Amino acid sequence: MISLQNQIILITGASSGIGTACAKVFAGAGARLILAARRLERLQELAANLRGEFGTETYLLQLDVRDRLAVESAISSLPNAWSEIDILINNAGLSRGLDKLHEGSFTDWEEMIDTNIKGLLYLTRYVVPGMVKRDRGHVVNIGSIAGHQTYPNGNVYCGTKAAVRAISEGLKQDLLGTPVRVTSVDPGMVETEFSDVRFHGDSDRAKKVYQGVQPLTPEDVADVIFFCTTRSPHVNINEVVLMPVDQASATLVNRRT
Ligand code: NDP
Ligand code: 8X3
Repeated sequence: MISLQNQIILITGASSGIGTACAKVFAGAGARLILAARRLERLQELAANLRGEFGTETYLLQLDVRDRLAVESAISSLPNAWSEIDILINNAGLSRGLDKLHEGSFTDWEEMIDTNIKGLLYLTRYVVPGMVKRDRGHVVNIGSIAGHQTYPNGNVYCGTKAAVRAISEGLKQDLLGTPVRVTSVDPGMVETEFSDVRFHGDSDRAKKVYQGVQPLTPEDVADVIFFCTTRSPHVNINEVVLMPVDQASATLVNRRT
């Protein structure tokens, strides 16, 4: 296992769910964290907690990953002490709606495509050249079971996660000959704010998604990401699919009630 002490880790979507859990697990390992999201107050609160608990140094980026120029400016204006990113965790993402494709909302589609695909690409494009130059680095993309199996009404969200899977594979191929690693971590059901966001704040509907099931926790996913990033430098874990014991596929879920 390699040490992450003082390594610089950029986590997008650090204000909630899997991103916040990653911040905690990497802080516990002595890493220095660049935390990015739109909700700055959430990042400030997280940073204060990490400083209190682990003495973690953080650098906060209030960033909308859909805004290419903002991503470019955020990365190019990092202070020297923060500019040599060792690990990029492309986690920011969302689903919007659960509608038949022919009845879907253009706004929902664009938000998912712009965040899950284009945002991930922008971060990758601006961060990876530095990794190549320094001969070190690791990109972890958060995909989904939805990138492996399309489910009814999941159409565009599933399409974005299938794109993440293809992009991870392509990046791995394009980085062949460099020591930079690429991993796609693809979870099934994880209880976070994901379903609240999908259903535009309808929390009763969101809660039903997890009813009678023991879903993954964000910490379960962070644990797997931590494992992938701490293997010996010659080992690349390409893809991990993880799901709750109560889930067998994107649509096959064992509900106890
Ligand atoms: P949450 O809704 O809890 O967290 C999503 C995070 O993404 C938030 O921190 C949010 O921050 C950030 N985000 C969303 N849009 C943007 C944006 N435009 N710019 C910057 N940050 C953004 O959900 P999860 O933790 O579950 O989701 C994390 C990732 O995991 C996503 O890519 C999701 O698709 C994936 N995933 C989730 C699963 C699940 O069942 N929960 C299963 C499989 C994959 P803010 O709003 O502050 O900007
Ligand atoms: C999130 C999991 O099954 O709701 O990617 O698409 S699912």
